[in-house]
Amino acid sequence: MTQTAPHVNYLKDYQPSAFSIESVYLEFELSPLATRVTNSMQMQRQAKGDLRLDGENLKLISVLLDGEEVIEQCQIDEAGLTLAVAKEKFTLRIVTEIEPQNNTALEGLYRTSDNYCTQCEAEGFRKITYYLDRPDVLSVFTTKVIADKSENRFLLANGNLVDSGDLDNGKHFAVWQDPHKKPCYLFALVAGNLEKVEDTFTTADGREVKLEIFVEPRNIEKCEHAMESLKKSMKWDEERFGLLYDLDIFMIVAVDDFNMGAMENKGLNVFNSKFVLAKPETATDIDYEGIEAVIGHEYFHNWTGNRVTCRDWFQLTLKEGLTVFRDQEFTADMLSSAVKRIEDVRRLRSNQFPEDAGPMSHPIQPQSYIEMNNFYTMTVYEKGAEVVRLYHTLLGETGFQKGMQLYFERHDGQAVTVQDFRNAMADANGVNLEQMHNWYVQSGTPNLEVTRNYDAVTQKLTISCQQSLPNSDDFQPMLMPIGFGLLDKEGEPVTLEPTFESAANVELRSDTHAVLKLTQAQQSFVFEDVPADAVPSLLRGFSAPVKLHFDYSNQELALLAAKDEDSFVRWEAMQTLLLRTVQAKVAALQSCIDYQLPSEVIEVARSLLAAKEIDPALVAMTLSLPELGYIGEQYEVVDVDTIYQAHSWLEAELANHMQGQWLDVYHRCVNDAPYQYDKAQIAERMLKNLALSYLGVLSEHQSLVLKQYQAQHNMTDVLAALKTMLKHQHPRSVEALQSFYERWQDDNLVIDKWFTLQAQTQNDHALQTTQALLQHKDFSLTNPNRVRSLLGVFSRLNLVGFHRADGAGYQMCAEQIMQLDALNPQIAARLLGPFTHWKRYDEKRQQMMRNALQQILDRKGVSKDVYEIASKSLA
Ligand code: B3K
Ligand code: ZN
Repeated sequence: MTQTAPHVNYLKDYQPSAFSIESVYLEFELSPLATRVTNSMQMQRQAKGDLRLDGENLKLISVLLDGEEVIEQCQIDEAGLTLAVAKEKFTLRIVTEIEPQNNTALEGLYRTSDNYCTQCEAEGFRKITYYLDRPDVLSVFTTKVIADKSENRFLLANGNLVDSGDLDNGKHFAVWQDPHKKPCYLFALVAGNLEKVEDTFTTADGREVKLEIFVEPRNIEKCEHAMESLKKSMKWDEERFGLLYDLDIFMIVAVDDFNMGAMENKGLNVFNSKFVLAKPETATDIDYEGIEAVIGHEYFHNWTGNRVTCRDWFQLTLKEGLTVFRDQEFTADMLSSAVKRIEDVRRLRSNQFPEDAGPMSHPIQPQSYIEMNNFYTMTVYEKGAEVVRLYHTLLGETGFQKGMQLYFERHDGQAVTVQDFRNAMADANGVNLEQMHNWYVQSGTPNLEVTRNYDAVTQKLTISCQQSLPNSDDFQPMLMPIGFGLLDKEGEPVTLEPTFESAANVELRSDTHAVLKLTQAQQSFVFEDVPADAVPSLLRGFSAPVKLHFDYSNQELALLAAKDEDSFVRWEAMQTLLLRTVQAKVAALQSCIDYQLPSEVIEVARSLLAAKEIDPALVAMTLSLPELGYIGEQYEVVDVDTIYQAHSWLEAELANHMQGQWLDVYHRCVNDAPYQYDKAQIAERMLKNLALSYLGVLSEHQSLVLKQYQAQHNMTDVLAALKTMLKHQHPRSVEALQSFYERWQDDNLVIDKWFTLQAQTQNDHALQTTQALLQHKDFSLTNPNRVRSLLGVFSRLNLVGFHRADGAGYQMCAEQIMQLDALNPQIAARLLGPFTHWKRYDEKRQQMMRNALQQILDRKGVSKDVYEIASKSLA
């Protein structure tokens, strides 16, 4: 907690550590209010200077330097301990005491449902003991855990179990040894009365690995999907990347109180239970997919993150961007690469683009931070993954894998930088990738303006590209691969023939598909033998994370939506048509004029819905309306109420005009087979539930919606029905919500959904509903999932409620954030997100949002997490 401006860390100040830790032996005597931690480090001097160890909120008991008490010589302050040591090589043994029971920040060692659990990344280890808490200090860890046996059946830490046994006074112990050197952010300890499910995996080189998932006993029936996902991840990483697991055991623990999704601690991953527990009655398709993806992600970190780690936290995207790219590819290979790509683009645009355009905008390699936890962002993760994808697009799968291989050959067991990664990619392929640097150091979403010029006499088409960054005085052009094709006016693909001059920058991937390599701020690509009225298909596969501007006519968009060979472009064309329609309606509403739905929108929507050869999941995504947040992004000043009105209007128009077709599709997709998490069933449910959401607009289909709810077939269908009922004030919605609560009141994850459903429903009493839920006996500020379900959802998704004209939505959230900041700064800082975009609203709202931020910033004892975001937003 801080009153004065807190310390800022800069990348330019990086210095290697003056000491190394060759090995560390940790002993924990667990107790809720006084856990004793004994930490013996074999240390060695690397450079001149005093020994400075990080440590926060620790009660120091003793410090032995080679057996001699030196506590009196230590200088202690609120961030650590300094000791002048003359020796080159020595053992430092430090004893401290901590209070896991009172740790509501959920960082360091804390309690969750009567169990012990740790979270150390980014800088939580310093809340456990004094240490060199930085990712470039790698050490071999041995951990002894001692605890009451009746309350802690399992005692877990990283690595392999090497000893265990009973002690006096009802206690027992376990000793774990991790042979791999690691930074302390990958340390983990878990203890408690859990239950486990077990399985095994045989690696490609024939070793048998024990797999164990630990959960609270009541959840033991919900682990099957997680275990399957783990085995699939292990196999996929062997097959696609040639990477094998490296310990005898891999453990996953699911806990209810967790600040984020999961954590890749070596051999002992700790997970938010949301990303482990599932059965068809309680989890949706999205939950199932999330579990598979997050289990994959954490497992993949074993190589990209753990075996090769980051030199400093400014390199975070080295492990996160790369591991997100890997988990995206995993999901694509397990389900559908086209669907996955669109899902990821949607997420990027709705969440990362606004971040890039707001006051917290930072490059994927930030240059400074106050609180590192604030930089686990969509930019570092998702834009970082897009940048890794650029290497993949440029080098192809084979070239990319060669680069990965060289990366591991060079850096296994090291803490490295994004430059090291780029060098490996370049050297393995004998190419120069230095220009990629510009993606790492510039913030903001690039604009890509494309124009065409057709010469009917020579039949040459010139595609001119111009790239730029908003608000950048010193813009450095980036290396951008642009997926490209041409359609003739019937929608047939055109054979691509670049001119001799252009050929060097046009890489043909097939006769009709190319990658244009844009390296300059302005550059043209010329094609020959192009028929008149050919339509360019641009940025295929969303080949670069940019905003594309091109003056398509509605007819051209309709053609691309129906005919392009690239599913991303088809989706994008339809979304652009829908977006234009909403925008036109917004303009009409604002100037009180009439506006009719353009006929091509209906025509193309009808033909897409009728196209039986297209994957139903793609049809569903193509005909889903653009998200409100994304629509808002298109405006300098967001007129929340009008956008919502226009959005609802378009939904109703599509419902009305296509009623018969929606009904047909609905009935075609209804399937009584038992729930399965497979591509075909997921796609069918997606399309069916989209149809239901349109039909739900029309009062004559109320019984259909109710019937789906009452059938209680699986959570995907139940939730889709309930959401539609709430949105359109179905006469039975209150009763349904009540029955849902009664059935699931003992299942935290389902009750989170119950909170979310209500928090996201946009209507005149949205605020009152949310306020009432804050008083509900099941609401608690100490459980991050619950906070996200209610306050996170309300402020991010309930635009009408949060942005109420009287400011009451802002005020309620500000009050909750201030209370939360005293308990859990990380989560409080996350909740500030929607406030940071104040510049996008009208003056009155701007003032109210700024006032709320100021009030939060002025709170006595404001955390540095919240300080950083609130102050940067107001600056
Ligand atoms: N590495 C962790 C995130 C840690 C967040 C610290 N505030 C999970 C992940 O990205 O896999
Ligand atoms: Zn990660």
